[in-house]
Amino acid sequence: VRTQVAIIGAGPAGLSLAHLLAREGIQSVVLENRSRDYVEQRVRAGVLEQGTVDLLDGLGLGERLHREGMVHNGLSFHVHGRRIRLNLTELSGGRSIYVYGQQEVVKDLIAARVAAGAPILFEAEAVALDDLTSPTPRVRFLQHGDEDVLECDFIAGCDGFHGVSHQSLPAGKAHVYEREYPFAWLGVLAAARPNEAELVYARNPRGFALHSMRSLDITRLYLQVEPDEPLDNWPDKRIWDELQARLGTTEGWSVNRGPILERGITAMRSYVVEPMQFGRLLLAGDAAHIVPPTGARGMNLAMADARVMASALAAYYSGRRTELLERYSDDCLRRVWRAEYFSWYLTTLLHKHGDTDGGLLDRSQVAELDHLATSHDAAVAFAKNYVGLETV
Ligand code: FAS
Ligand code: PHB
Repeated sequence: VRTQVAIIGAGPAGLSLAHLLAREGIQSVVLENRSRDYVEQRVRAGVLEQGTVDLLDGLGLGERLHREGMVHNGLSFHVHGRRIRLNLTELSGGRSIYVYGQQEVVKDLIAARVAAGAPILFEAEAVALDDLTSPTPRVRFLQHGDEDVLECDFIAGCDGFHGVSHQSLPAGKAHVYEREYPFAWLGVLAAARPNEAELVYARNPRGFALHSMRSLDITRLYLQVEPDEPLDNWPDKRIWDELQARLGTTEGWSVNRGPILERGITAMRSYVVEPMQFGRLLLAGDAAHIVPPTGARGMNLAMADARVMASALAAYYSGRRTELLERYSDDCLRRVWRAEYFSWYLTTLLHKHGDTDGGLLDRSQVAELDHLATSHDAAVAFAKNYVGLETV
């Protein structure tokens, strides 16, 4: 099998890249080791930046997002009985965020690619990347027990943190920056009406909690838990009682309860591999960088990388110009490192970190949240980061 660009991974990065390349007349084949049903049911991110929405609109794939997604102009913090609301749209000069599940984005991208008759090979696991420094690199993959080879001009490694791509960077050619956080998130999807129309982040001595949503009937809620917490330690009643204890500290706010449809524990880590490319292999999304989900950056970063990669490949195929390819990693990393910092900042600000420092971090967190509530400049800077950096 031969194509121009072999894309490994049918997540937000790989799928948006496939559509962006097709718009430029560039052929690609997407290899995805899971089934279509699996990737379309996998519950993950929920917040889209304006730039991500613009990308989907530019591809003509934003119709359901605008019909079913929710536009948010603000968010709130609940801090020890105090509510701090930030008007993100006012503070950021008119930009909003959209709440629309990552699995819905994935469904829309897959449906459009299938409708166009473009190839996505599901249950096809890339097992090795060969000849990365030659003009004809190859991907060896397994599908239904048979090994096959996909020959191409470029490989787009969009296969996430556990994929084969970033592991294919030759030792000594890449530097990894990594931080594991001493906590994780227990996330639930519940058939319950959201308590209010916006996101609520709770900073509480018992630990972090977050109220988000997927529709007017489905809430998405998170609790900070121990990093190796067994899910069995959290029966429904304990989950709801703890969400109430952490979120419900303000103005009689009581979390709406309902059947839990999905639950899972997500590890928290920051991770960047530099450079995000080697020879004809270009990495995008979680294959190259991970942010703790507190800042809701992950999926947006993945699609921003795809946009940069598609422009670089279009310049190559339309005129054999290689300067955008050569600086692909640098162009992505400027945005990545800003998002890494913001996600670390918000994670550090809102989570309980134990008391090894005699409460110094605890008091600093409250002081910073008070600063966000009282300083217009600080709130503007926060809002511009949260809604997504327009240009980096
Ligand atoms: P993805 O991981 O989405 O996609 C990679 C794809 O490659 C997957 O479909 C995988 O099956 C496939 N693959 C892997 N190895 C392969 C191989 N060898 N061959 C072929 N295919 C292979 N971000 C937020 O902003 N907010 C959140 O709340 C949030 N929650 C998250 C919860 C969880 C459990 C996880 C894991 C991540 C969460 N994220 C969140 C981050 C998440 O949204 C990622 O940033 C986003 O999925 C990145 O998209 P991709 O880079 O496309 O990678
Ligand atoms: C979500 O809705 O899944 C979500 C929202 C905001 C975050 C993280 C996750 O910071």
